[in-house]
Amino acid sequence: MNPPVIEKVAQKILSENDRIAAALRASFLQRHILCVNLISSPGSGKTLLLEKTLEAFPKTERVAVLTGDIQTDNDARRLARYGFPVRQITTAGACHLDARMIEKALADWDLSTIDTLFIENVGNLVCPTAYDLGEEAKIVLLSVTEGEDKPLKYPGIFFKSDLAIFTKIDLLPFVPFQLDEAHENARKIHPGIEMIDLSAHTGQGMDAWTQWLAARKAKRHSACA
Ligand SMILES: Nc1nc2c(ncn2[C@@H]2O[C@H](COP(=O)(O)OP(=O)(O)O)[C@@H](O)[C@H]2O)c(=O)[nH]1
Ligand SMILES: [Mg+2]
Repeated sequence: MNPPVIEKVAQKILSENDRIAAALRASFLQRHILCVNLISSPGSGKTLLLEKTLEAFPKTERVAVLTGDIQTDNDARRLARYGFPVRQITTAGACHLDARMIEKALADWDLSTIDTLFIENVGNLVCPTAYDLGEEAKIVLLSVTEGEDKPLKYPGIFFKSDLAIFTKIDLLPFVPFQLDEAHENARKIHPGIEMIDLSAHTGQGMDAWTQWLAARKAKRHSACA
């Protein structure tokens, strides 16, 4: 295919994605569901953060998780241990989730039983950026082992995310990562971005994360009232 044809096909795929994402967003809004889309490189700590989040929730919490991976259902098995509905989406090679995959994964779930839907995207800082999944917010995670320059190298995802979570801060004594510089770089790309420094291992920053979720849920309810 020549470049203009490839461009046209790509646009068609994205506009189809946007149509489905808009329908998902309307459905989440109607049911007061807070849906967040977690995006990071492989290994930055998305699944462990979700595990600790689910572990801390009371069992009455109406929360569910969709977790995407190229292969394996390892993450779904890790997350299913906490007693909440979890479904793995295996993309068979695709480097991102798309709205149709979300629509399909939710098709036989009763959405009226869910207040918060976490989506763990495929580990990648580039491809998931372009795909709207109908989420209320994208959240980017960057671990302290990845380098403080990454917001500048991957500006798209920092620009589109409402929240940046700097993970694995328990490792700060062992790595030459300048947290202030990472914050500054994220702000250069997205001045209004909210930021949380967190260790899922020690629990530092988990309160700020659960408060962020609670505030977004409250905002959602007042917007729908
Ligand atoms: N030291 C440390 N390791 C972490 C932390 N969060 C995740 N990890 C480890 O990093 C690895 C990848 O974590 P995982 O949650 O699977 O990352 P994902 O690929 O983004 O879902 C695992 O070995 C985790 O135990 C953290 O806060 N501190
Ligand atoms: Mg994972």
